[in-house]
Parts: sequence; structure tokens; C-alpha cells
Amino acid sequence: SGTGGVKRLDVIIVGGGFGGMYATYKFREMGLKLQSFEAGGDLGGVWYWNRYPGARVDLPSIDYSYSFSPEVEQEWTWSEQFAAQPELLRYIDFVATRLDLRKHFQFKTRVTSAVWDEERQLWTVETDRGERYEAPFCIMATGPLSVPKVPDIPGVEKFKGRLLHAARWPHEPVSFAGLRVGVIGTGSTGIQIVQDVGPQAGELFVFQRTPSFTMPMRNVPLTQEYVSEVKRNYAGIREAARNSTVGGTRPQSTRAFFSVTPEQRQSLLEDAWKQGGLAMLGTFGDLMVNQEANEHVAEFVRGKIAEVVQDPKTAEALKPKGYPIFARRPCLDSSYYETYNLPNVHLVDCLTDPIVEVTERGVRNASGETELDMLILATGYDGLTGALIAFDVVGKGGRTVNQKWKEGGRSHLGIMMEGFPNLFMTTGPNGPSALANIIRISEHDVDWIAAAITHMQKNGLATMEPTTKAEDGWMDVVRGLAQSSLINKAKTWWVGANVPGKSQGLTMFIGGFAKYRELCAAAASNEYGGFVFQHAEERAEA
Ligand code: NA7
Repeated sequence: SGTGGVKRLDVIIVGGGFGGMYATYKFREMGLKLQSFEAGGDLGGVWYWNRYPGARVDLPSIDYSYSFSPEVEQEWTWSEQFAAQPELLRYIDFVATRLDLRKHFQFKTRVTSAVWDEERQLWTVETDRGERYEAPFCIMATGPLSVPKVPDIPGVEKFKGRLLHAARWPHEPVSFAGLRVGVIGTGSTGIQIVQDVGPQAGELFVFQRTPSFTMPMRNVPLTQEYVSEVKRNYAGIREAARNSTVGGTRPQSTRAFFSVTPEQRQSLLEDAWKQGGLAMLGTFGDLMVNQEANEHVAEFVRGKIAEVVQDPKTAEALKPKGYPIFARRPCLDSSYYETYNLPNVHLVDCLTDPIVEVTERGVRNASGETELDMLILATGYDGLTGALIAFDVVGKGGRTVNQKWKEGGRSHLGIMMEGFPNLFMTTGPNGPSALANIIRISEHDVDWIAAAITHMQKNGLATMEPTTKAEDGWMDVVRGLAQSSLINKAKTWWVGANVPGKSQGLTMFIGGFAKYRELCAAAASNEYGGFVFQHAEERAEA
């Protein structure tokens, strides 16, 4: 330990989700002295906080799990194709216990600042417990979806009933029986809540602004034979995932939509709909570049909504219009549209009848007030950049991440930033974060960081930082790819549209996971050409 109660470490890790857990494991195995911090009461990140009813991963569990430990892969058995939140937490507990990770974490501890000490080539980190730590390396495993957004609707604080946010859900069971429940938000979260709470509530009122496209998940229990087969083939499954666009085993197609007859298209879409999951997205290769093709698929889904939802007015309001399908996160459901056929479930279309305010008694739209006992906010997150601008992260010359990201998140590879030596991010804002399997990305990023630190150790280097040129080059790649895609054409958290005043535009890497890995590997080759290093004795100029 250092002087004045400051604890001296090799590496500090912020966050106890999938990224922070793996970083903790990896750096411990490298023999580094470390301390990890987590604001929640235990590990799990998103899955620790999001305990709302119906919370479930929408990637296959087999893909949405760690690949770094063959022991974990063999010893853990998933029960369902798409695991529910309690099973995900059990998995996280299993991994943490098996690898003895919890002892490295301080829980219920928020990092309040991280400041680069240029003279001493160290990050100084302070926590809300008033403690100080120093380390040459700091890893921000703070996640793309960790700052819940409270909507800018006037009066939310006035509500006298029970107010719940999906991402801050209580640990004890919540009963909806006999209650008049309101849900604001119909993204992935809102959809999962509605289909679960609808049948339980006295009355359920869904306040929908932008409808989402949702497709059948068709979740199934995994049989013993299937699991055994997977366990025999994990190496191949992981290899395929690493070389895929999405970091998973979902089939991808290069077939162009208009290359086949209308009958063939229809039958391919019907097959994908029956198959469920994100099969639809893998049916054709040009859905995100060909607007007309995209509209055909959108219309196909709208047709399905009309087939299921009995009330024509409700069906019409549930049909997403005015933005391309898949430009907003596609959702997976098991009974979302069917839920609107229940007599106690009501859709409030906030596009035609906007929310004016939340009152003591409920939600008041232009047309009148809906009295509620409980109001659930499923209003999303300050995504991608939110976590690192929510506290003071101060780099060279006193510049904060907040200042650096005024015009939107920018970094080299989504992993490092010019002006912030030895600060590393996992699943940072300019990587493929929301567009590929986040566990594959987390593992990749941690491995990349570990290799960089090893490189520095071997060569007696003390600090590492991307050049402005390398960072500009990466941002050009990211923006160039985004320009040619329909993904920009919806107002979503992907483009910063959900947070007032936030810089707009897609800064995620949409080139796919395999390409991302390739570009990150290239950046590390040739002695890390796009980075500058300092030896320990080279002190920065005062
Ligand atoms: P999302 O996808 O950002 O959805 C938030 C929802 O909340 C969305 O329907 C919003 O409508 C709605 N919202 C937000 N503010 C308001 C106000 N003021 N009035 C009415 N409606 C509002 O968050 P999720 O948590 O569902 O999903 C996040 C990610 O988790 C998802 O993409 C997956 O990757 C997993 P809007 O679209 O703004 O009209």
C-alpha cells in the first residue's frame, strides 16, 4: 500500500458485469494486483439491476455465455434456449464462485472520480466510501446500458402510487393483482414487461410512443441431448461465433431480397417467422442497405400484427411506421401482441394522444387522465456514453471524458481514447457494443487490453495512448460504415436520440464482430503503430 491511506495497485477495474468479471479474472491470472468496484450489491451488471417480471436475454443462452473457461462451459447447463434473468444471475453466481471472483470486488461502491496523474503516470480513483486507490492501469467495464433514463415528463416525482423503474427493480416480489398498472415505454424492456404483467394486473395501460417491431422468440427448454451435443462442440461453436457478424451462431445470408421471386421471399419470411428468434434478420443480406427490401419485411411483420390483434384500432396503432425495421433494436416476444386481446389490457397511443404530465393519481394525456396504482418506467438508458460522463474521468491536461465526448462518443477501437493514457474501456461506444453479442465483445476487449499490457511489461513501457490520427481514422471508419446503412434512420438510443441535448448520430461500429476483431488485431500489429508509448523514466512536460 502507498502513502496517506492511498492503496497502490497494478490495475483498477470499474464494473461487475460480464466485462468486469472477466477482466478481474484475466488480470488476476496475469499476476496483477487489482481491485474491482461495483455499485450494485453483487455481480451481474444489467442482470443484477433488471429484475423486472419477464426479463430475459434475447440471444440464445449458448451464445450469451463465457467462452474463456472450458471448465465453466462443461460444468454449467442452460435450461432454456433464451434464459430468463434469474437463471442468468445463477450463471453469474456459478462463474463467480467457481473462479473465486467476489473477493476482488467492493460492492455497493461507486467510483466517483478517476484522475490521470501525469507526473506519476498513475490513475487515482476515488470512491463514494471516501477511499483512494492508485494504479497505472484503469479498466472501465461500465457497460453501454447502465445509466437508466428517467423520462422528461413533468410531474413524475408527484405520483403518489408506486413508481418503479425496470432497471432499478426491487429484490422482493411485486404483486400486480387487482392493481391498475401503467407502463411507459415499449422497447425491448417494455415489451417483456407488458406480456408478463398483462395477465396478472387488474388493468394494464401501456403508454406507447414509438411502437417497436417484435418477432416471436419461440423459446424452448433445452434437452439433455442438445446440451450434450453443444458441450462436445463448444470449441467449434465459439470459433464460428468469433468469425461471425453477430458474435453468435445465428445464420447469416448474403442473398439479396430481390434476387428471388415474390413467392420465394414470402416463404422464406414465413419460415423465419416460424423459426423465431432473429432468424428474420438473417434471411436476406441487404435489409439494412435496400430501403425497398426493408419495407417489404416491415410490411410482412405489420401483417402479422393485424392477424393477431383483434381490435383493428389497436392493431393499427401497434404497427411501427416511418422507420426501417431493424433500425431500432428488434425485439423478441412470446405473447406481446396476444396480450392486447385481453380485456384488461389497454394501449394508449401517445403519438396521437401525447402524455402531458404525471399527476399524483396517474398519467394525464391530452385526452384525459388515467388513474393508476402503479407506474412502471421502461424508458431506457443514457446508452453507450452515459456511464463515463456520469462521473469525473479526467485525462491529460485536466480534460474530462465529458468534454471530449461533447460531440458524441469518440475513441480508438472503442477501447482507448487519445488524451487518456492507460485507460481502457470494454464494449466502448465506438465498438460493435449493441449490435453483436456483448459477452463475445467483452472477452475480446479484455484479451486485447491484456495483450497490450503484456506488450508494455515486456518492453519496459509505462504508458500507452492512441494518436489523434489513429483515433480520427477509426472514427472515419465507424462513420463511413454507418452512412451506408439504414440504421441511422430511426430515433433510438443507438443514435443518441432518446436523451435531450445529446449529440446525434450513430457512432457504433456496424461492420460486424469478425471485422472488428480483425481491425483490433491489425491495430496491435507492427508494435501498435497507432499508439504512443512512454518509458517509465520519461516524465511528461509540466
Ligand atoms: P429503449 O429501447 O430505449 O426503449 C425506451 C422506451 O421508452 C421507448 O419506447 C421510448 O419511446 C419510451 N420513452 C422514453 N421516454 C418517453 C417519454 N417521455 N414518453 C413516452 N415514452 C417514452 O429501452 P429498453 O430498456 O426497452 O431497451 C434497451 C436495450 O436493452 C435494448 O435496445 C436491448 O439492447 C436491450 P420513444 O422510442 O422514445 O418514442
